[in-house]
Amino acid sequence: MLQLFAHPFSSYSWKALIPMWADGTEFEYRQVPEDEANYAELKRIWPFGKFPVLVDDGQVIAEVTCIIEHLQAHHRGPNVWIPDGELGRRVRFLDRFFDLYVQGNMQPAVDHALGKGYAYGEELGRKNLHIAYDWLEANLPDGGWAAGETFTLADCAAAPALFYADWIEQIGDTRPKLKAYRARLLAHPQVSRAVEEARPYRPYFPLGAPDRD
Ligand SMILES: N[C@@H](CCC(=O)N[C@@H](CS)C(=O)NCC(=O)O)C(=O)O
Repeated sequence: MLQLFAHPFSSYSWKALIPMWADGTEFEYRQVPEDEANYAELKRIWPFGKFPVLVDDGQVIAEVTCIIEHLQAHHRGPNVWIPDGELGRRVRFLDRFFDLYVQGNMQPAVDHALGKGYAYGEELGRKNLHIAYDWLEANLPDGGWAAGETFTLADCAAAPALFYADWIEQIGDTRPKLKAYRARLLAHPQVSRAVEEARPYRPYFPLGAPDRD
């Protein structure tokens, strides 16, 4: 049985859970960090202690994009998360964009609020978040998903990234395409499940979770 070390409020955990739920992949959910035994085991197998981490018959797979690639290669379900060819290259690029330019730029504000970061990092991150929003507004398709008609790895990355980033810097009404894409993501059944399962943990959000979502 596959094991996934994850947490319901963790954005990168959502990114793994969404495709696993969509594919109907069976796995044991090992919640961290609250469960001390699970957390000790996570740190033993992946000393950085970051999650999610997948364990497949003793093989440890970290980094959620790699987890999804592993699942697609070895536990394929009905969905294709990373298509072949040019479309696949676009999907991979957008996956990097949502992780690095959206999540990566919102994290400093969260870290600073938790007393772990510094003001300049937060300021720069907030500024870059608006650059990322503007880029997405100019480059996303008018409808459908990030790379076209099919919900892919790029959307698995986008859903938690845009869900939480909007809590830090609102996308606002000046970016109607991006705002509508976020709304479509939140209406997707597996994303909606992730939002609901995370709801009890909203007090964890150090900047105060808004009640609009
Ligand atoms: N680059 C990693 C990021 C994983 C990550 O930062 N996870 C966060 C939770 S969303 C975490 O483990 N935070 C706890 C920590 O850093 O100790 C990935 O793509 O999987």
